[in-house]
Amino acid sequence: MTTTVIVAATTFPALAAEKWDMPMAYSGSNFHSVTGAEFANCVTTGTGGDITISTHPGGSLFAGADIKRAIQTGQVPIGERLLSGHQNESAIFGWDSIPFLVSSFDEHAKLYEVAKPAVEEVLAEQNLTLLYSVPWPPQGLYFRNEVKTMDDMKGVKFRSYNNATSRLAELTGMLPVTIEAAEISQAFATGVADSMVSSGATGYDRKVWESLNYFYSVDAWLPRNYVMVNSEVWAGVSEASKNVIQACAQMAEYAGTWRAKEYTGFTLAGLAAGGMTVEPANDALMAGLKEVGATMTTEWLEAAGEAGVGIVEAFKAQ
Ligand code: PCA
Repeated sequence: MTTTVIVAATTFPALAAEKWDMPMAYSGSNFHSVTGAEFANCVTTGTGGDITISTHPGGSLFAGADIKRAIQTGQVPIGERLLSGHQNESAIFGWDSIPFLVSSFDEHAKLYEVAKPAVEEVLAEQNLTLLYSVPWPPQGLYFRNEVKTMDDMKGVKFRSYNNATSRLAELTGMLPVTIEAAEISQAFATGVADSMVSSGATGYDRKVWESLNYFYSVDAWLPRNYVMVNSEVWAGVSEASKNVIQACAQMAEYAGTWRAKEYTGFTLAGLAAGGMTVEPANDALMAGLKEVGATMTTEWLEAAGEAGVGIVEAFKAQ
């Protein structure tokens, strides 16, 4: 075995070979991370080792909030990030967190189709090239205690992951604190937070039933993760390798989206098996949340301006 490796190394000197570290924010078992690992293998194999990608899930190389900057500045060539976490840089990144505009994967896919060019334009200005993007399952509300009315939310400590989630908390009288998914089990266990809005997938991955007791499906929105490469690095990649990477990216987007759909029911069942009450929000709660959602939508359209209005109008015109 050792002899084979030495012979191979002598025959094909690894002069052009590059090693790409790929930071990812979510746990290794999460479907985004599993998809990313497959993508990395696909590129490594497909380029014959010219480009070897190693994923680093769970925020182990960079915390979620730092991944985008790390790619932009070339600290790493590639990485994955929940772009709506950067709405403060560009409101356009928040297109996927507009409350109650879409509630299913199919509607969300249509919205993504019209939003994608505007997102890619902002990314290009930031030295970033999009390779693929995968949605999270629909977002629901988690609580430690039962919530029947909007008033029950007042004063509750709420874990947020982007501007939209923080705003949702403010408008419902909750107290938002931003915490990475990798840290939430501890935050709930220690009482730093008692609620959040997220997918069944994240609650399942982080075993939140150990602390929280209620999940209300409200299908508020479906945010996306994006795998992006530094544009200068990308410009230096050979045509042959670019073709391989793009093909692997397409497969990853397909496989990741498929997994997100499969994982939706599976993880909600997992939360229930863990002891949580998993049910739709009641009508009163839903009506209150929709009012909050309308306010957030107006605010987002104002912040995102013409490009944002264009996305929503193009979606509704479909
Ligand atoms: N999980 C991620 C983002 C959206 C989701 O479903 C999180 O809670 O951080």
